Amino acid sequence: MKEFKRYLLTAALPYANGPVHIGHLAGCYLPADIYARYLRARKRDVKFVCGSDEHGVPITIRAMKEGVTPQEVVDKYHAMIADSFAQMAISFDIYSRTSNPVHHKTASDFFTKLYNDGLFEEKETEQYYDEEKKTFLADRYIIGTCPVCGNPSAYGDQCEKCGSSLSPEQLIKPRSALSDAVPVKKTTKHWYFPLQKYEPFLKQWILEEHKEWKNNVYGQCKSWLDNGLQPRAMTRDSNWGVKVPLPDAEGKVLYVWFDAPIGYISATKELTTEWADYWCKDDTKLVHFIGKDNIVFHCIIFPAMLKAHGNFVLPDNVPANEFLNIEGDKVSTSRNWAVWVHEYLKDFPGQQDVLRYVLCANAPETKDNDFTWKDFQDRNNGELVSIFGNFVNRTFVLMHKLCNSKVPPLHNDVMDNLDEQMLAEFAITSRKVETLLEQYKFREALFEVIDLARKGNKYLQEKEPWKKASALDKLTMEDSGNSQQIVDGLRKQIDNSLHISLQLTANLSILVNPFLPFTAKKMNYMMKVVDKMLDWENAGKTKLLSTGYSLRAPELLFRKIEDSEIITQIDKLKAGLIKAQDALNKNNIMTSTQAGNESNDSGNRSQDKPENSAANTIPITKETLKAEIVYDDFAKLDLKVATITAAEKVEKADKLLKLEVDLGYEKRTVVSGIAMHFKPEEIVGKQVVLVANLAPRKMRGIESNGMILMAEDKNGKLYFVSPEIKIDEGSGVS
Ligand code: B3M
Ligand code: ZN
Repeated sequence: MKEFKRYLLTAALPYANGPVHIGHLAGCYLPADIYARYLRARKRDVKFVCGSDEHGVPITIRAMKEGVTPQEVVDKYHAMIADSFAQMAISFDIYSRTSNPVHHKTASDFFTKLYNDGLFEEKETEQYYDEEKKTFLADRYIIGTCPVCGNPSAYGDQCEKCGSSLSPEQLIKPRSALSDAVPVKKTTKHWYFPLQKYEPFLKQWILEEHKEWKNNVYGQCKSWLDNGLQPRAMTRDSNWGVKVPLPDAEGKVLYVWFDAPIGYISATKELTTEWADYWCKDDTKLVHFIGKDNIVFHCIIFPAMLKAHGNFVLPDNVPANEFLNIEGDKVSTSRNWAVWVHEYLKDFPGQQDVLRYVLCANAPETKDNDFTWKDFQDRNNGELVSIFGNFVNRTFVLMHKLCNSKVPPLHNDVMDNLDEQMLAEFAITSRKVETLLEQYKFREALFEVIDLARKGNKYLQEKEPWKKASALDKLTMEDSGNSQQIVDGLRKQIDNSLHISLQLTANLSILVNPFLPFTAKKMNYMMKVVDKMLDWENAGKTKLLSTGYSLRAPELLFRKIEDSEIITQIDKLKAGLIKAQDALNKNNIMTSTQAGNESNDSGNRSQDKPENSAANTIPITKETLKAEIVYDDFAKLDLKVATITAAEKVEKADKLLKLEVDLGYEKRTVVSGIAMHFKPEEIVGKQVVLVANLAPRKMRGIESNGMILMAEDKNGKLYFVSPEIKIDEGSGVS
């Protein structure tokens, strides 16, 4: 394996168009921070850089929505985001911003170098233009009626009400978001980067030389490369961004995805005069931490830019995570379906480590995962409080009670198998955690740490030093002439079990430190040791605390989270959703997308086109009501909540999907006529309502056991009928 001298870690620059939510943390900032903390504990030379992405359409849209200037937007959210990260102890060496002059210069110089090398292709194309405001319009700036759901405020790239991907041409009555004018097409010149020329290099570098990349990352790259790359415009018509450094480029700025990744370089420049060592020397390990929607930019476009420029290292790995859903539903800032970090910090003061723990234990490392408040509570109460906190607390309480508040000695003459095994476990677990962290498997690594605490509890339970202590008390009180030998033996065994438990506590502090730094700090305070003890080289050692050393009283590391706190959070989520819905209904148009991202530019838009047009609608009237029924008719239906666990197309049946659904007490196959509306991979994990007592029926040779309830709007678009939040499978519906 290659030996690296330096580590340069980057985490995606968040758009300064809104606060950060827990999906952001789980996606890249937390894993990057764990890795950075681990490497620092290993005494590696690490620079961990990040900053706000302050350019691009997401910022200007937000400015319009809030009725302020783009500068005011970025100032507000940059401060807010930086504060959330700082409070969550995301340990960047620098948190910069792309509006900084040093960044403008770096990005501008980068562009100039490629330009001077004759790498860009100049092309004229037709783009939408607002004649009133005398400006070109990005797709997002064109608003009109959604042809799918009739939302009068759909954007030229997406309808936020029904989620359809759109193009400006599909909007009914398109208008400019700036002036209400009808957009016209106008010719404009842009500079295109010929990505296709880098295809052979990228294929060799990724597909041959980086087979070790995570499956989700490698797979996405392969599919991009297999489909063939296209030239990509690296400039835009706008007044907000890094100006294109050419004489004939008035009103043009660098494409935000050209300048933003260069932001990593600018931030490093700001951080250290030795920035070039980190960016240009071969023995630097560059790792980009990102979410899955940024894969193409970090694995294909930016590396091709770096290669074209020359002199830069390429990423050694891009361990992108998938998405974190909330209570079974995709995070959506426009629907306000998110848990905001600044709000969490207010609602759970001092409990940063709990969130760090839950987000890591449930990180979307290989697939989209779900955050639920119930799971948050269960993991806190069942793992942090009952396992980790409990072990440390018991150890300290017993040490104060039975060992004079000091680290007791270890007596080799009474060591038994359990003691030996427990001590051996320190090094075994440390190596496991280390190997997993090196492979970016943060969840599994954290699991090993908790498992070590679990073993500690088991060890204490088997050793029962408290029982030995009462036996000892009894013997001494009775003074029954028992031999000194028995008394000594008991004393020594008590000492050993507490000595080992305390050394284990010290090990736990080292191992948990990258994940839960606040907790490690508290533990070190209790043990009266300095931070140096947290050096990774100490992990696995069995003599970290000296015999006779007196320790502080235990502090509670974690507290129980009550049902009421969780209910409050769920209510808050629901209330936010209702508020956002009202705002949307009131035509409050300028809302932002999930990450406010700008990845959907024309070259890269999903090919899905809406199935229905507005002309083809189903009337919703009173006349369409069916004949009246009595309650008993309704009561015959057995409706149950189920989760879709697998979905696939039924061969030679355009409309059918074969679904596996989990009812808690059993799993079933259901064939459903929804294939024209949903992609199989989109609906896995979704909770639905199933008519569970419908007689089985064969469809295309597959037995279908039940029917899934769907709502259909006037355009014939289907929606799942789902509980508002994730609830137990098999729950009844009435
Ligand atoms: N600003 C954030 C996003 O797409 C985007 C990342 C830039 S990283 C150089 O969520
Ligand atoms: Zn729509």
